[in-house]
Amino acid sequence: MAGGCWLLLLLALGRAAPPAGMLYPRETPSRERKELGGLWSFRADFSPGRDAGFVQRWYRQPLRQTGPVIDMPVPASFNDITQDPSLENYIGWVWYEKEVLLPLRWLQEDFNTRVVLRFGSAHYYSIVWVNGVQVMEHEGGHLPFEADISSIVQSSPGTPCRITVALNNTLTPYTLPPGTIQYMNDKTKYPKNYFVQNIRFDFFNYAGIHRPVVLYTTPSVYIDDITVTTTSSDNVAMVQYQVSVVGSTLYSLSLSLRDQEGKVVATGDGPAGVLKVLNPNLWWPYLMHENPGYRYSLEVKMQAQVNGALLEDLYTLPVGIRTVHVTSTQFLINGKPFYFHGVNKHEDADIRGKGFDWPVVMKDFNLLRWLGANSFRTSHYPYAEEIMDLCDAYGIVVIDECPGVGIKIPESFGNKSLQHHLVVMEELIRRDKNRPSVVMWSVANEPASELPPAAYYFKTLIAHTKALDPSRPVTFVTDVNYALDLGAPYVDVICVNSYFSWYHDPGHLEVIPLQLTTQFENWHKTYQKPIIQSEYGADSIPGLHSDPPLMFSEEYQKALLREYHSVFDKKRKEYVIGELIWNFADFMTNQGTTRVLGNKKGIFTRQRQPKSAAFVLRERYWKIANESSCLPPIIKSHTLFLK
Ligand code: BDP
Repeated sequence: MAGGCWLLLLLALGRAAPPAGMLYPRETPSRERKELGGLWSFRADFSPGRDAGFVQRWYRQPLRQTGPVIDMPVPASFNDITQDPSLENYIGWVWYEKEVLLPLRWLQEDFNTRVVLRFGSAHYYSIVWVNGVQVMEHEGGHLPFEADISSIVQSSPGTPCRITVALNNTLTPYTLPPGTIQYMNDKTKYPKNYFVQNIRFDFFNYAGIHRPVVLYTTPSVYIDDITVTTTSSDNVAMVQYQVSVVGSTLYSLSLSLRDQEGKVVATGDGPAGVLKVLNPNLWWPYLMHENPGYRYSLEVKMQAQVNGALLEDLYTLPVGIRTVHVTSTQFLINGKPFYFHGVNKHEDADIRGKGFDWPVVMKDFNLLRWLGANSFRTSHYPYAEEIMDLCDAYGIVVIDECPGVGIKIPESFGNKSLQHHLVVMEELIRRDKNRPSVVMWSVANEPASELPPAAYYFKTLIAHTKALDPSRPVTFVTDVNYALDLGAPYVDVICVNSYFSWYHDPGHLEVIPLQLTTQFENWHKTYQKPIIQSEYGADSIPGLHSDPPLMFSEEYQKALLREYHSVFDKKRKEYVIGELIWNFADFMTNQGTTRVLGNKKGIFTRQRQPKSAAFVLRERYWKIANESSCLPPIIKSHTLFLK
């Protein structure tokens, strides 16, 4: 690779602060939506500098005219779609293109319709052109980005609109997650210009357009953002709202809050206010109430006069009324103690990689129901908005984690990284702030929080997160010793990962009770904060059996879980407020001597079939749900989940 100029190009690209709103693109009487999923044209830039696409300006004409293209499904990772190993492990710029015809009514040049192009996510760095004109750039692989493309598409009605995307999956010390490019210069060992992408996190760096791409419309004066927070006490709830409108300062706003029967329970007007709801139906987690996930509909109506015409924009936001509080020993939802019995997940499946896929999503939610899980952490990056919508609807409680994973080298704790991390938290909170399922933000997973710069880094990052959203607790997930961790003083809940008798004392299940008890006691004595065991687990190869249990057998995975559970059962009477298994399902990783076609710590296989450990966890989770629930025994009422 000549001088790594493609890497320099990536590093030099600027990054704009996020614009104000990022409402999910919903169809309403004033907004239309067109899905751009399906087959896109695709080419990976294999030129020595990976920069041919920019030198030859591939975005200026149809991609097929500048070289060969293949069909690539969207959404999907590109890595596992072909038989080409060089695409599987490709690093650098790839190009996507789609031509779309837009309805003529979107293209009237009366300037009253706004056409927006929106990507649910694309990994990692994106540059987007429409008809050869650059419309946006975005850094970060797991959050949405969009641009107003009205002026470009309205200037040539009737001709197809050509969307070109250049996407780069290279990770640097300053990206989130970070990575490094290593050039192998020993000519006796490696071919010329040989390099590898190093990462310090344990999942495959899948890349591509991973989530839905849509075009949607709004009127030219439009509701740009809505922020809702809720409080409740003594049969009265207060829904505080703020609405921002873009396009004019002369507008009126009216709001109605409807219950699930369609009855209006409160009304308001103006850009900010409080809606008072008597005898509210609270949003409850799954298995904590017979009607979990209750959401009202907040209908927001904006009217504006523009050049003599009345413009109206309507947007309906689902609103769950619930409160979250943390004490030194408890996590309270609506004033009641909540115990996280859940999982860590990945967005990961055969063939599609990290591409959004409804069948996989629904299968996963059905498995969560089967398991009796009430929560998950979005390890190790924000998940698709469609998944988050289902968590809101089903009452699955979420610890919403940003892509701060693999932050290990001192360079990744510098100001450049911190500034980017702050922006990522802004984007995440802007996207998920109104979600009742999100009860806590996680700003990182297993950073090297013992390094001196970590203290300032986490103090600043957590303060910024709390300033953006004072209504939710903030954490990060640590695997550093309690006495050395420099970020822990700033979190609300201690989230700790440990792999006793796996990475430490492998094969020695008998050390777990003592080591785990000591771990909990040290953390609680030091910080007097509640603790979640945010990861624990063991790899198992399905079908591999051994009694007495040996590592990698299904029996060992079960036995390890049971040892952990006996300590959890003692400590959850005190200050342990949750347990999240690592991992829900097996998932793909980089190749390595400790990985057999990926990480096998799933209690389900990558194809979502249960290993023996899944039954252990299922029995336990339903038992805990029945103990702590005020409901009549619900162990058989799995249908609660389905509405
Ligand atoms: C933890 C990481 C997680 C890994 C897991 C493992 O947080 O991402 O997959 O270890 O090694 O340290 O299985």
